[in-house]
Amino acid sequence: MHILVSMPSHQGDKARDWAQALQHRLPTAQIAIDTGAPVDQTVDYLVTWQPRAGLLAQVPNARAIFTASAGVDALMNDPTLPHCPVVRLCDAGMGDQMASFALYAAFHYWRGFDRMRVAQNRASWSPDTGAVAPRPSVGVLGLGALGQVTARALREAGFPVSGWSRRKRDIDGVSTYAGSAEFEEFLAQTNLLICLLPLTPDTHHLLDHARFAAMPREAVVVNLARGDILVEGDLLAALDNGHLRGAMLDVFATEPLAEDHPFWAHEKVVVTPHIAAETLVEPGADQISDNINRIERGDKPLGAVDRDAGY
Ligand code: NDP
Ligand code: OXD
Repeated sequence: MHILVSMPSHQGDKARDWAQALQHRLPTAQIAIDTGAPVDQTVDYLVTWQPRAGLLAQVPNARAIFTASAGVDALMNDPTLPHCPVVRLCDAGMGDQMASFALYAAFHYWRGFDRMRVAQNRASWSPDTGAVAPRPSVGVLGLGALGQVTARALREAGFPVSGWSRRKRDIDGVSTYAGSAEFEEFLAQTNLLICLLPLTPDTHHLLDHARFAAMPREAVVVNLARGDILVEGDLLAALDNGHLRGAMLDVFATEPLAEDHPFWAHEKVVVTPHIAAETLVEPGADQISDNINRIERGDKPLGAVDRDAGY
């Protein structure tokens, strides 16, 4: 069995780490690291994150393609993607990281740290702690592997939580909404929006000026999923016209974020560099090797992407 591991060069030794972790779990597999040279042997399984241009066309006989990520948007638009299962990571240690980021955001705005930061920048003693304000109502967009863990963590921290997904989900203590018919109602009661949707043709630019306007005045947008789910210019306009109170953004239409992008210096925006949930090699390699063993014995892999839905 031949496995090819291909990671972007900016990830340093990540390809080697994945190859070692997989070799440990699949001792008889022949595992190669992509060097960028033409692939000259049959690849049974490709393990990748943001594959380099042209790579997918070189693995036409792959029995499965594994992404070292939860999101698969970097692969889905490639017309040379082989017709085999595309399998993503399900949580694999990312849920806890995502939930902690969302909790930080919820406490940040509930306790008014955004306003205190602005006051500090002006050397202004402004003891408006927000301590007596009720916790904001948090709406989680996307109730999948990461959205569900995040919604539960927020609920356990005492925040009123709702969630929106394509199909109706049932989560204890969380008000759930589904589909486009219930989207406006979901937005109208959300003070703090946490986006954990996949980027698909249906979610591309989903959050635009009309959706921001549908949220209550002084609402906050936290995007932890993919930059292109929102329209950056519309978000800036909604922040500047005072409708939105703030935004915490971990992902952007173009990454790395350009040095002159207005988000960097915007008083109402917190920027983090796509670190909300890092892919962890050990639990990731557990999932991928388990799935390879499943395929080898004729079972379906767990976490395969629905190609029609795009996630
Ligand atoms: P899942 O596939 O497990 O869950 C996706 C959720 O989104 C599901 O609840 C799904 O609905 C819902 N959804 C998808 N399309 C629509 C739609 N058109 N309308 C309404 N709901 C929709 O994904 P994960 O939870 O594993 O990951 C979510 C995303 O987080 C990833 O795709 C990735 O982009 C991002 N991510 C970002 C990271 C970071 O560091 N910033 C790290 C890891 C992931 P249903 O339940 O009905 O299927
Ligand atoms: C992912 C990511 O999708 O890291 O896993 O963004």
